[in-house]
Amino acid sequence: MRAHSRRSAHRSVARSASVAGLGLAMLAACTTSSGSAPSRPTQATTSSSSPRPSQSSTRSSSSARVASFTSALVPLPVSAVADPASTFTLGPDAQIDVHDGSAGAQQVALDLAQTLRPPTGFALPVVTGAGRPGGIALSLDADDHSLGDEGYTLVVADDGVTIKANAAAGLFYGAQTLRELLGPAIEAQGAQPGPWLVPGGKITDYPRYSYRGAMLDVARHFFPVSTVERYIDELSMYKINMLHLHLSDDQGWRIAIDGWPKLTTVGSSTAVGGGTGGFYTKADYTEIVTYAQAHFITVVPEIDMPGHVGAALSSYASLNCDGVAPPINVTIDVGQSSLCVGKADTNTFVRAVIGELAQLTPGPYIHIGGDEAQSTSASDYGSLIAMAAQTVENDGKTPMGWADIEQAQLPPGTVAQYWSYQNGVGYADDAAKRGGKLVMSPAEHVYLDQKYTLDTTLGLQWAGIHELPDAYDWDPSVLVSGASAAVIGVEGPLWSETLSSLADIEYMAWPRMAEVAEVAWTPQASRAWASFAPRLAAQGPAWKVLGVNFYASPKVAWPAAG
Ligand code: TNX
Repeated sequence: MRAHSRRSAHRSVARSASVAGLGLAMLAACTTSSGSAPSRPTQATTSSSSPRPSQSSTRSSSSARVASFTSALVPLPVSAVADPASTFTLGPDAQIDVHDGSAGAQQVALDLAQTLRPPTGFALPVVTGAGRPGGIALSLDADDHSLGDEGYTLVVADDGVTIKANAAAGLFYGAQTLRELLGPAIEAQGAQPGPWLVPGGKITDYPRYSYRGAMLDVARHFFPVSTVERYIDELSMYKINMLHLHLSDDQGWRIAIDGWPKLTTVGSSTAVGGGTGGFYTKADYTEIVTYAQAHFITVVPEIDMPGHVGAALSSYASLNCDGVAPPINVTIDVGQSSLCVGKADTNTFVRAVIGELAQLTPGPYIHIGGDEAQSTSASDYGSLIAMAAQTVENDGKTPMGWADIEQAQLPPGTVAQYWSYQNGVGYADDAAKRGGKLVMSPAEHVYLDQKYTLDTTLGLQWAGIHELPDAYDWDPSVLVSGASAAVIGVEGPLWSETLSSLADIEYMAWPRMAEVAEVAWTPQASRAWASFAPRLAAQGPAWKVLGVNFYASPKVAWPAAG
């Protein structure tokens, strides 16, 4: 057990590392399937194969790349049956066939084509048709209810690859699996020699949980749209489908709200340590939401209240009980700010902010924070959170908050985010009893802002030192006994007190976010560190090609460079 004492930590110097662009293309908006699918049974039938023998001299030079069927797959699929007698070779005449020509399938096909074209140098036209030999066929006629909206089947035979799903999200996840099967060179921006071999076999796959999230704190330090989009690229490769944006805190307010211009002119002006501020215009936010949708990721916006509101209090004197706007507190101390509960201006403010966010956000959730409100009395806390949650409900969204919100009266479907601090288990228990849902973010496992080792320059350590496999070795369904049916998923929060660049984000997120992704996707019975570690190691070369600034943990036998 680790001590859960929240302490201040010194701000570290921002790392600087150059990063290359990712291969995913930005796409037009499309509908995501998120949130509501029931979790799946946890029967695992995954089997791995031995490396298949090479068939020709061309292939023998790269037979190492045709390793066992699942050796590079994160998250591990529900079922994978290798066919060592088959290998598909993606050749220059290959095309990507979209069986029914639907817009969603078409979009996934175009995205896949844009990933595969630069490294292969092949034209890879996207055509409507039944699947020509030698190509990749995508179809939405899986006709298999057990796959749900996010599952897929992927069959690799000598003469082609076929991905089938019930919905476009499933095709997208099948395409991510295909990328991993093709190997790290497929992530390159420039032409590579090939050959492009895919080991034969059949995968049947669907997620354990419908909520597979990452949180990014854009309040302590602000990150531009391009950084968020890059993180979306990386997350979507691992079948993450929710991005929670922590949009406000003591040190900064990060989203423009009509009628409250000082939130950005004043509240966005700085960051932790007095660093550079920033905020998203409504167009910026919509761009992020649209980009996320194109990667089958739903944005969950958070406005934290009644605590963690210093930037708003500094922007508007009327939100303070004494009518005086304090200067922005750029330290990382927690618990010193509170909205003035009961004041008419406070209610107007909360309703305006939630209303505008609900308008801008196509996803089902609006997150109202609710953590660490040490400067708010218990009764004020209860009434403010109840009012905010009801406002979210009235605006047609599902309220979500840190599990502390269970101290208030909540609409029945409200989602509580467990972070295991203080009375976390009690709150999670309360959430389950009222018929609510739970997203599990236990700080001692998945707080990605915590240091890897005592020597890690970035990060805090109040929830412990999180080397690998801390984020992997846990089961979301057993942390709160009796609440397992309420758990809809898992989220890896990345707080940014000490992080101020994309390189910082990547360093703390990877490889731990890949651990979180497998916790959220793969049946518990199929998960074991001994199986995961070599598959995680296989991500290293892909991250190097992509320029991802990951932490090369000594717990993993990363392949030698070259
Ligand atoms: C706790 S977890 C917080 C955040 C901090 C984080 C740092 C939670 C709901 N609140 O305000 O940024 O710890 O690890």
